[in-house]
Amino acid sequence: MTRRWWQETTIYHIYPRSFYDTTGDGIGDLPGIIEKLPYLRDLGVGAIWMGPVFSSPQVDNGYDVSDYRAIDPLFGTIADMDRLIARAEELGIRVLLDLVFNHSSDRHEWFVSSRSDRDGEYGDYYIWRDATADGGVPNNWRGFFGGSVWEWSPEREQYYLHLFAPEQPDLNWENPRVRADLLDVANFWIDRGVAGFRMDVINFISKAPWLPSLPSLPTDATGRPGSANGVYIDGPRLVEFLAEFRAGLRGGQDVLLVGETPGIDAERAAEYTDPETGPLDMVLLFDHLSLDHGPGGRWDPRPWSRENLRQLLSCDQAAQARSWPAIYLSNHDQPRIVSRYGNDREYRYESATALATVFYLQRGTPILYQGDEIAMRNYPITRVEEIVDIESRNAYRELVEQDGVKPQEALDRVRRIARDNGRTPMQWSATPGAGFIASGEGTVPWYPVNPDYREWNTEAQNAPGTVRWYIRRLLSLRRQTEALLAGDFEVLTAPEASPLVGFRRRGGGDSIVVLANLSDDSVSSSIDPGENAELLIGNLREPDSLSDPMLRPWECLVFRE
Ligand code: TEU
Repeated sequence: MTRRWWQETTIYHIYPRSFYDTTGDGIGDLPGIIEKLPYLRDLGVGAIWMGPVFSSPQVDNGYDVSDYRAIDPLFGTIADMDRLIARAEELGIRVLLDLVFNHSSDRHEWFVSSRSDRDGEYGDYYIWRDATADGGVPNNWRGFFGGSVWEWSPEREQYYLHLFAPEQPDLNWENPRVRADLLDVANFWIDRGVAGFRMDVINFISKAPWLPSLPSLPTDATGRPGSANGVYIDGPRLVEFLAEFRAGLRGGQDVLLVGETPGIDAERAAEYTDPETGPLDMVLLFDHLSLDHGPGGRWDPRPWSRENLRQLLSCDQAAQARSWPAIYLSNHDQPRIVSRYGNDREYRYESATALATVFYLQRGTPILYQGDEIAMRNYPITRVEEIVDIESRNAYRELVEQDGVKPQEALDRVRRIARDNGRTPMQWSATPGAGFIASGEGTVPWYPVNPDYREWNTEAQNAPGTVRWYIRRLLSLRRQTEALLAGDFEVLTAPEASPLVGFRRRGGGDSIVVLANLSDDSVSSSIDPGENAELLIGNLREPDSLSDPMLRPWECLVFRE
């Protein structure tokens, strides 16, 4: 089978608000992205996915869109977007946008009209229901940002459904006109030159029409009580809606569709992305980011096990052997990976590079989140006021007010997982403010810069022995090695308690082993590379000592057998 463009490249995920501010208002912008394109080229990136930059009241940092065809003035203009796409193309970088199509903002003109006129043109664009006989909400669903998913509209005298904030009403995909309008939006951007899309919570768009209450079961993979699968996660018409969308896209099969799909497993993912019948090209799974969830879900963290990671790698890769996985370590909804699964104190370089090696060399397309190439770490949140994200603020409030957790403990639980951790300004240099704001004496960034920026920034991380240097080599190795690009994947087994995680990639007549010690202790490996083995990359190892079986803390190595 011929390879698709996205199988050979690395996608870099930009959180525009925190990337680079050229206007001096404390918020990153499109001209800032344009200016940094050469930096991304140098890193070896072939595509960027930008978080939403469309008009938005910013209740959920742009995931509440009020006009899908306009750029929010915070980020620039449509002319800036056109320039960005053109400049990126010159540098061989494709541009992916973030389509937030499960819901819009409550300020979108469709919703304003839907709310005021139930019989009008947009009356059926959202999911409206009457109150129950006793005036209650239509069902027991709980929203991702806390509380009921139902909000009463005094104007229309009905409830509307919102899986996220009340300012993010869910669109009614059952209505063919909604589907046609959303497709038009996607085609509008394709006509302007974008290469594809990341589709926000795309497996939530189809709801079982009778909207049944959920049984209260133990917490499921998404951290929600009761399983919503088949109800609003992976609902009855999902594949049909996506197939229709795909068929109507201009640009055909060359347009990349990456679905964000919380709460589904790799088997289901393989169906969505089946090369012949699947409507999507890749999906973003979440199980690897749930390894540290306790029985209470996200806000109940526990240590993670390497054995679980080995099992997960093997299941996920095997299930998707016919299709194509997206490989990522973190995003704007997660704490920083080096703080979470690595050791961001004694072994920051080692653990950041070892995790990158174990993930980005799997079969699939790496999606690197901004800042991970310089091992950015969690923000040292010490006060409730430093939690600004809507999800984390609500979680804190629910823990204290509803679950009776003491404020200090609630803060402790939330700050480790808070989305704010992954959203601090990018650290470009050692100058005050980390060079995030190009000009604008005295301007403060929208979220404080992590105080460690003097040492941890893109300029300092540009010499041998630094994270950025290593990641650049790692991505280049992947690009140039057939077995790593397209070879098959086999997990190497290890005793249950072992911190070693490894796998073999075979293809193009080549056999390559990736091995990492994901722990703070030295450990001996039973894998003998053999006499003819060749070291391709390692974060600590010298080529002539490949046969030494001891792996130092967080050491990783990749060798050709
Ligand atoms: O996130 C989807 C989602 O399920 C989130 O609840 C995410 O998993 C959560 O923060 C982790 O608990 C997407 C976007 O990535 C996120 O930024 C948006 O807030 C959300 O959709 C609503 O659009």
